[in-house]
Amino acid sequence: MGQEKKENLFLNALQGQARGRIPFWFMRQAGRYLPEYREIRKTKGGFLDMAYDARAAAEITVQPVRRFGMDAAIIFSDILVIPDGLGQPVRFEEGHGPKLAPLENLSNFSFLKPELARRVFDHTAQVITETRNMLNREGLGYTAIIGFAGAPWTLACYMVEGGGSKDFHKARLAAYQDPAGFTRLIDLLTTVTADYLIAQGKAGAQTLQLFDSWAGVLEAHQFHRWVIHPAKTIIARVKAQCPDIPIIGFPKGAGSQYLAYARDTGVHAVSIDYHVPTSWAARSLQPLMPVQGNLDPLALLAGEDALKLAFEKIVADLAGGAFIFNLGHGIHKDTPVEHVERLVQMITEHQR
Ligand code: 1CP
Repeated sequence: MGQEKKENLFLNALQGQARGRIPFWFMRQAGRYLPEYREIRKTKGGFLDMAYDARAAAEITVQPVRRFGMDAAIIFSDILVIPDGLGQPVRFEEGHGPKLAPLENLSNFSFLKPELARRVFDHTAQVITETRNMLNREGLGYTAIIGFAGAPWTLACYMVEGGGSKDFHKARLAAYQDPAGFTRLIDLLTTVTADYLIAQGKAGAQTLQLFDSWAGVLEAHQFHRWVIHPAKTIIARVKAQCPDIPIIGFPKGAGSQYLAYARDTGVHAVSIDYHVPTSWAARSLQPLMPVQGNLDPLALLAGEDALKLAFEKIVADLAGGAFIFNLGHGIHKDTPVEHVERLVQMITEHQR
């Protein structure tokens, strides 16, 4: 294991390598299923108090790596720090998810100030530095650091809706009713998101992931306009500034549009959600780029045979090519730690 770890198999897979142990990390790997996370959460006021405390955020980022030896550590933060930084304050209420004062009027959002978001950039840069130092100090220096941002469409969903929603009806309607206003909002978010990812790359993030969690609620043409087009702009700008940093795109729920997303945005790799048939991904996406995914978080929560069966299907289809094992969405908070241990054992023992 030692030798494999020195080279970082996750970064190698992003370069197209398909040999050796399968690299892995899990979306929401830092979080409520971990007792050590719940301990910190008790001593801090709330989610943002943890995320905006660089020491605490670095500690939470490293926690799952200490336990499970993931090949990558994703910085503990949230996609909604960007609206918060821009001047639309976000509250995280336990059990209710994020809440914002909804953006009612797309012809007037001059209160959103890109220059204000710079303090979020600086803060995340500090968390990246702290995380790198902590990993190195603890002999985990081979672990890659993943920086991330929410894609403009998904950020706009929360900003217009004022929180989570089943199908983001208000945001989708606003995009049809006031396309000019919506375009201005998406353009603003595109610029800030690109700048934010670049800041994370310059601070030491070795991979960047763009989360478009609500890509799947859009009609096909709207998908091109609000998902593919902004992603393409962001990725071109990030590549120009950080040419050596791979970018993973996660257009959750994109279905057959994953192909257009992979082909047209310039991403280096795609993360597939658990709806995507792995046999299709192996045939259609993996010849274009490395694929990451896609265990159903509920199969992990269930454990036992359900987990084993789901694991085996995924690796049978995808482990022959450049592949990063991950979940198809974030870990469920009730997941037993032993199930995660079991999964890590299956991944690390798999021979390909
Ligand atoms: O402890 C708590 O109560 C807070 C729960 C929590 C956590 C642990 C939230 C609130 N955010 C996070 C961390 C987080 N969020 C990370 C950290 C790194 C890791 O993966 O370990 C990341 C990458 C995110 C990204 C994020 N936040 C996304 C994109 C990925 C996804 O899950 O689709 C989205 C949509 C959010 C919004 C958000 N933040 C928090 C919640 C509960 C939600 C979802 C709200 C909804 O249901 O719409």
